[in-house]
Amino acid sequence: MPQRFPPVALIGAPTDIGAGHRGASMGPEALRVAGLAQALRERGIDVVDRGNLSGPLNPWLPPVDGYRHLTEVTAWNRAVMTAVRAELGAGHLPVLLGGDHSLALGSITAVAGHCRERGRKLVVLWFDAHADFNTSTITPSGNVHGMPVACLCGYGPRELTELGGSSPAITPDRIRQIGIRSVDAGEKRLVRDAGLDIYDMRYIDEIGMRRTMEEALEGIDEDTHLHVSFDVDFLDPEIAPGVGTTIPGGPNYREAQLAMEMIADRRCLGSLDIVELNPAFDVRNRTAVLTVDLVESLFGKSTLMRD
Ligand code: HAR
Ligand code: MN
Ligand code: MN
Ligand code: MN
Repeated sequence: MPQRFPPVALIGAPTDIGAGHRGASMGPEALRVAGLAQALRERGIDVVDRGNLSGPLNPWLPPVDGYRHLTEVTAWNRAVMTAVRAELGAGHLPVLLGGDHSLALGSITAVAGHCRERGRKLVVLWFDAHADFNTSTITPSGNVHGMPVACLCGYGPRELTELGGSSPAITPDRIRQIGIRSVDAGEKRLVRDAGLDIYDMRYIDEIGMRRTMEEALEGIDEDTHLHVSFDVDFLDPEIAPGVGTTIPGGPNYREAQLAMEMIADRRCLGSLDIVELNPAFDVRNRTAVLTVDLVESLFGKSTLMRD
């Protein structure tokens, strides 16, 4: 049996406030144009599009004390956290349409709070070319989209680490990262110290996507709230050029599909971020169309054929 999904709520967060290139602010609209809502409805899922959140414009300033736009990033994440929390409280499955990956802070903080209240086990699968585990002292850019995982685990400014209360949203053992192939020097050390569970491209090359996903999904069952944070730059840039920070050597079309299909088989998807899609770098919206295709698989498209 495929997973029965609660109503899905699409939440647009049109901002590139944490990024190093402009344009991720156009992500939500590109996903709508690529037919995200219709694709899910065709799968028999109720979809409500909440439209876009609003927040400060991107002032495009240099970093201050190791962060670019910390005040604005915080404002956007508060809006995201509130919106995601409301959907979870109503029993809906929130889908955050980014926007850059700094927004996962707000969304995962809300999800972690929800799981704590309900006594549910949380697992975050973080699909990305990057570990996003920088801090103000080691970041090469000051861009907060390179920091959300660190902030979620308590390494970062209080504005962001205490978004949902005085203790960090998650512990590093809650998160599993897949597709990683670009980690900065200082970041590498911190990732190792924190003990992050990383399935990098070398690992995927060696053991294949199937065994990688089996390992990444270990211990996940129908009582788990699974949050998928999907950074579109996870994909190989040959098939997904529409991102600000392309890193060659990512998963191909079938590997990415298989990863999504294997998640669908577990029937425990509880929330999703789709981030870093940047239409300014895309070609005829093909990266958005591909992303919608992958999201269909995540919501069980091929499971039907195997029942
Ligand atoms: N690691 C680099 C930095 O911190 C680049 C981070 C890019 N991040 C994203 N999200 N695109 O994964 O500046
Ligand atoms: Mn990312
Ligand atoms: Mn990335
Ligand atoms: Mn739940």
